[in-house]
Amino acid sequence: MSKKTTVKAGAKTSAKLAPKKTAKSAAKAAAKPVKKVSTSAKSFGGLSKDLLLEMHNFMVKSRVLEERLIKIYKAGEAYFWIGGPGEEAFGVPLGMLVNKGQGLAHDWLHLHYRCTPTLIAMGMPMLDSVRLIMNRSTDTSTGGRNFANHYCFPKWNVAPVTSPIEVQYPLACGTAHAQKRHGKKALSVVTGGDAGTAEGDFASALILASRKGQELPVLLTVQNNKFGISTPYEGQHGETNIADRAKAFNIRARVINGNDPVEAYLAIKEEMEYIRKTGKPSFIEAHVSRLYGHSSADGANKKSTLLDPVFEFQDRLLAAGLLTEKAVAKIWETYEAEGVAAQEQARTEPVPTSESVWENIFVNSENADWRNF
Ligand SMILES: Cc1ncc(C[n+]2csc(CCOP(=O)(O)OP(=O)(O)O)c2C)c(N)n1
Repeated sequence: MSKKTTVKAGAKTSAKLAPKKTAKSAAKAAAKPVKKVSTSAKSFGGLSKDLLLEMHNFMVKSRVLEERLIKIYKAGEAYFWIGGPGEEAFGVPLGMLVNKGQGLAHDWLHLHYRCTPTLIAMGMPMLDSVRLIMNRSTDTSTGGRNFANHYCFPKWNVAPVTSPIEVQYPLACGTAHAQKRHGKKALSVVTGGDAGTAEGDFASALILASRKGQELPVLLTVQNNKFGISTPYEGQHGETNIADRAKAFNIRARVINGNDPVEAYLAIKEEMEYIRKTGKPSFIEAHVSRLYGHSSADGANKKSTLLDPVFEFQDRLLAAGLLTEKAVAKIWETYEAEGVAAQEQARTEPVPTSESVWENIFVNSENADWRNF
């Protein structure tokens, strides 16, 4: 992992909602002079300026949204928060590289509850996320009936995010199997945490993905933030790297600094190309920061000792002259305003009715009503 930084967040967490003030102070904080870091063209891996700025833009948008969600929770307007601040440098490139669409000719995504950066990069409006955390019936993912960041977007092959951890891994092998038969070079992507790799579902996925002659086009990823709720990574793993377990199944595997969006972009691109070309699986273990702790259950406060990938990347772009402080301030301010507007709109919208509990389940099947079991 690269060096730690203590650069402060642009949009600070606050329990109080003061839309105009918040937008202004976020912009002011973001415009503060930043510590210059040494950089060179090499440190951007040959990526174009436009691409780098787009990545930065999505990373900021995702961070502002997550900090908005935390404020909504702390203001008592939501019951629970869990999400992905600190995982932007991996999640954003992933979302940008996906072959987005519906059906087997497009990529399938089996994400976990820290996937906001990926969906922001795919084009999710902030309002979709705010409606979900505020449990509004207008939430298109779940009709206001699931936790924060538990999305579902059929139009983009985004399978429902589940609360039981790691079940998404074998499911990803299922869609990859269907894609392989379809033969259109689409792949399935799965994300999940390090602690969850102790689950049998993870081990099953390694087997399913790698059977000789039946290998699957699946990108297996683990976001290693070194914690499972309150259990530290150290002491829980006999293996040196989680990626080493994939190697035992002859799955091509690598460990990357998931806090560097350039490294992440290049690695994901390369592995996706390999999968599309060979039809075989690949594995990426990305080291990331769990910047606001596990969830609202442990306070959802920013950990100043951890590397902040958004600010580190922003500093690099500023130091290289690819961004100006004025432009940075404008970006933070714009997204802060979008987040506040989304919250204000969601407040005016209804919550689900008791009758709607029977909607979106196995309608008209024997499983539709548990009272008939
Ligand atoms: C099957 C299952 N077991 C336990 C839990 C409780 N639980 C929720 S999140 C979590 C920690 C997961 O840690 P990790 O996989 O490292 O992902 P992170 O949250 O750190 O991103 C646990 C144990 C659960 N949701 N599902």
